[in-house]
Amino acid sequence: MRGFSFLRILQESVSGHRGWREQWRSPEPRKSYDVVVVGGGGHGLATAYYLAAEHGVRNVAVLEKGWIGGGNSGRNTTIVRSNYLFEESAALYEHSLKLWEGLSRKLNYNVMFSQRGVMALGHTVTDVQVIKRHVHANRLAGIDAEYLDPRQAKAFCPILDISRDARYPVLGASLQRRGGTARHDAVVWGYARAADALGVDVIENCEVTGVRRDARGAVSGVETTRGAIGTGVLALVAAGHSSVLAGMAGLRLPIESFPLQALVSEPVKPVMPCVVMSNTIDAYMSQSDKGELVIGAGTDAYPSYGQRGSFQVASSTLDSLCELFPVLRRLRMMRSWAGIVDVTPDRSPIVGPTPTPGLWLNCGWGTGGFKAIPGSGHLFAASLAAGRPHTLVAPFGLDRFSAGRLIDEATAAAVSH
Ligand code: FAD
Ligand code: PYC
Repeated sequence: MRGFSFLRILQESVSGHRGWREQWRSPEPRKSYDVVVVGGGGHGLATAYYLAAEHGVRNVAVLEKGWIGGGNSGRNTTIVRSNYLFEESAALYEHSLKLWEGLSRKLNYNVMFSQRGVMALGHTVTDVQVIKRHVHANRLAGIDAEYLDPRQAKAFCPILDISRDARYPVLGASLQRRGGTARHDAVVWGYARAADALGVDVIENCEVTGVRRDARGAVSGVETTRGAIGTGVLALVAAGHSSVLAGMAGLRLPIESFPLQALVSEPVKPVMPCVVMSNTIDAYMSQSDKGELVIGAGTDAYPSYGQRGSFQVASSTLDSLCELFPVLRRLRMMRSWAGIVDVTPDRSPIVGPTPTPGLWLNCGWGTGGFKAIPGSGHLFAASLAAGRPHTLVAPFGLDRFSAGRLIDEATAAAVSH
């Protein structure tokens, strides 16, 4: 029996109200843009900013289903570096690193970029071989890279335990001195403010729920929770949700989405002068300006859209970090969270057009796209404005998966990247 209830009255009045709004709303978009960017993370906002700032394309909207920076761009451990193995990746990330070096000035917003050095540890003979291969490849590509023996590694990071009987003995390390960290929120806010000042519409609480196509099959707009919006070009920059969005346009992407988690300790006085990463133990650590130790764990073993990681992944990361840095043992952890990372088969991004006219992709940055934000936005904007991929992103097209031109960067980060 349906009894009298305030809740039912409320539900009916809300649905009645919605019905009235839907009749009133025109099915045709009331607003049209030259470019609609889906995703108000760092990559989407940087794309919009450079479109407006460098290409005069200002009739641009960035649609964000939640709040800007609420995705991975505001959830990561902020490691910035460019020491990737293959020439294509090294060139892309180095382009980004150079932009980081002038970003606060460019945006007139302090993104707190701190080039405190990124050190990657080797614990086995194989690790050391991989590290040395990276160092040599980077130096040949003109990227700063050094190989350190254990004592040099400890001199750079004094809290590191390099005793020979340690559970994870440090046999050697790579160091990129120009690498470091930045403040993730500030990067998002800086790009958003600068884009907004140039006339870009940054629209929060606006979830894209469908992609409109015209009779030719070309993209003509999107359905959103705030009504239909027209566009000439649709750029999907939605990280872990890119395959969901591409699916709305009938495109299946070679992407799997996994939770990747991070945690911070209670704040302490400065103990950690640099960033340390270890591929073998799937962990990385730095210290924020507030004094918290910022710790990243590995990806969960199974795909998911949950923005929280499994307890056992974080727990094993902490166990391992306590072996490397015994001073951590008495520290308490304060917060943990996760983001949804978009992982491709070769752990490299997808940037470029798709077979659907008007539909472009910028995704697949996986566990390593924070450092790429300025470079990705800069090059993607140039590509969109020219209607063809910029030479630095051309190798990262979707077609590489059918052509077999993979750029395998599986050893590029501590988290199986
Ligand atoms: P996001 O910031 O995720 O933005 C995409 C946005 O799209 C989201 O805000 C989302 O809400 C929105 N969206 C999704 N679906 C829709 C829809 N239907 N309609 C409208 N909007 C939608 N990288 C590094 O380089 N260094 C690191 O140290 C590092 N550490 C990491 C640690 C963790 C724990 C995580 C999770 C990631 C880490 N990364 C790191 C990776 C990096 O964070 C990401 O690659 C990068 O932030 C991706 O940026 P983005 O702008 O593409 O995505
Ligand atoms: O890309 O350097 C990186 C990274 C570290 C942790 C997650 N990503």
